[in-house]
Amino acid sequence: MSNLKQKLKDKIDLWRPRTAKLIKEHGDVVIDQVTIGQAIGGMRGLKSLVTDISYLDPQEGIRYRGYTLPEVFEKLPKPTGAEMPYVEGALYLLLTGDIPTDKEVADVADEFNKRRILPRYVYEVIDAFPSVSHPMAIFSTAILTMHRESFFSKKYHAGINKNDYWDPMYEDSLNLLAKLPEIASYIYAKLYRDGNRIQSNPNMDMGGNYAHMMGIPKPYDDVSRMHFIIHADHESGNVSAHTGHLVGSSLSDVYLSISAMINGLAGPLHGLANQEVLRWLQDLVHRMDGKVPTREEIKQFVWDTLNSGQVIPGYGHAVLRKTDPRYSLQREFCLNHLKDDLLFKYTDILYQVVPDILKEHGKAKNPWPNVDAQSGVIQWHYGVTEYDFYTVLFGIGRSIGITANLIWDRALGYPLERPKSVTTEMLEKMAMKSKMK
Ligand code: HAX
Repeated sequence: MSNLKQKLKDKIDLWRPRTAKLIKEHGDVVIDQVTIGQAIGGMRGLKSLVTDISYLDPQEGIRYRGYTLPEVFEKLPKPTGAEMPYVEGALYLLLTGDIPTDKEVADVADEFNKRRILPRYVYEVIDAFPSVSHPMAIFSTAILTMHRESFFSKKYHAGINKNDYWDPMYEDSLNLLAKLPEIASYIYAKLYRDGNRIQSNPNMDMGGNYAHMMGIPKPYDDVSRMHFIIHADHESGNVSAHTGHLVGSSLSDVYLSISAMINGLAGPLHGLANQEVLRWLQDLVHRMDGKVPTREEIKQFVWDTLNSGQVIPGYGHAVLRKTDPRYSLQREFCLNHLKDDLLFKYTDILYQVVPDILKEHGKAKNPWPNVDAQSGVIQWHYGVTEYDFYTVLFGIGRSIGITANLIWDRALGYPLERPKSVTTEMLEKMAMKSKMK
């Protein structure tokens, strides 16, 4: 058994009694109440999911296993000469709660390299898509196609003890994660490089290998490591994480669950916002004839967007109430590496003007930028200008957190998710009753 799997097994054995005790002895303790506003309004803020892998504080932002993102970036081991840590280390941390040693992270990188070869039919499925297809549709399908490889499904049909469910989920998860950079770079080559692809290099880490397959020199390897790590997890209620958990709760395997979560990520209010930010910025560049705009010109553009009934992409959040630390980390990278980039200049002026405009507009509860306001600008700078592709990269990162959650869901025996719905008439009666009290 690999070092990571053994450590995970030990952690699972220790954790199980905590969950079992909570259900058995304290199962009826009330943790939240549901209002009509929440039932109709997308369950905002309703405490009804459990994960120990990450926690999102509205003021502070995301913590992975108790560590803030700056701490994660400081503590995780880095490949020799790299500015950013191993993506494999982030998986180790999310799965076990421990910061891995250099040796432990090298073991995971080795595991990934052993599992990275894609079945031939996946290339054929990708090739069969019309070239006008959106990369997220191809990405989701490529993952779904590999459902036939699932160990979990095979073991389940052969008859496996519930206590052991997590083990084949772990195997499926590592098998899938190791293949995602290859799938993504192949989709990119097919859609935008006339099918010219670069073979993967088994001696490289995940981020380095992805940059190599994209044919983009340093520091794009660090861009990729940073991108995959910051997008890995954002607790359980966001659309992609929740979809992954929900689909997995019916004992669907990792391929079915991750394909489904990719579809949720592909919506413009969620992951696709990174593509929308670039589309919107390009409009502005066009309007400005490529010049750096004044604050007044940018303000006008932002108001025009709002007055036409559209949202400002990359701003606002359902939980956060401050600038997203994932935005700040990327901004710091830009200040170090692309200070003179035109789009970065636009983004920075937007950061100065949009929050005040959104406050004056008076609708958004959070006027601050989220992760998507900055990520596409970095991709564009390094030559990935086909912005339809950006959410695929978000999907690679997010798969790390969701597979970690799916493995723990199985380990702790989380059941089928099945909340109860009510009718509008029932809500009206409840509202009347409450008014008469
Ligand atoms: N621009 C304009 N209006 C906005 C806005 C924005 N950036 N953010 C929120 N609002 C509006 C909402 O549309 C809503 O309007 P209505 O009352 O007319 O429906 C109102 O403000 C209240 O919304 P909220 O409670 O502040 O925000 P929600 O929890 O409903 O939605 C969203 C959160 C992220 C979907 C929202 O802020 C948004 O649409 N932002 C732009 C798209 C975006 O950047 N999405 C990515 C978010 C991060 C993420 O998940 N990445 O994957």
